[in-house]
Amino acid sequence: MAKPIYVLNGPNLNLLGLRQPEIYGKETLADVAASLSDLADDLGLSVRCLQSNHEGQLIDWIHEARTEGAGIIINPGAYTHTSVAIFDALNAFDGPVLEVHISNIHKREAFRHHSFVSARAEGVIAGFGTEGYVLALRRMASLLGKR
Ligand code: CA2
Repeated sequence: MAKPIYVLNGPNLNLLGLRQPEIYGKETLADVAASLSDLADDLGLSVRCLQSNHEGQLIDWIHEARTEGAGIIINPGAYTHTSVAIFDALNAFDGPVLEVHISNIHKREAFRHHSFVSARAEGVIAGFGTEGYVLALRRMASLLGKR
């Protein structure tokens, strides 16, 4: 069985579709996971979609992906802008990493303009709404030679 793509979402993203639809849209995280699972089937991939509000849990999943995952798509939420620990964990992962932000972080407050994760990511998608996850999965398929 081929290794899955880990799709990791950070703090507060469990509220997707339930609050602030003007910024983050109307789709829930469960909707996103279902779309990614369907697309993964089409691309001959599989996904493991996970969300946590805890930095250490996200790091533990990145470590798990070192042996169990083919690639990582990550929206670290606010940890994007603060977490050297997530950056270090991603640097210990050998496969491709793609960073996704639902909103355009560069159009928002200055403290959102810097990402610790971007220096490790093969690519960054920001401001495409939840469609960004779908685009990232397509790109992941290309990077893994599936398309
Ligand atoms: O645009 C993104 O995807 C962010 O990673 C989302 C983070 C934010 O801190 C980053 O700067 C950009 C916040 C996630 C909060 O998610 C919510 C979703 C619905 C309702 C409330 C919060």
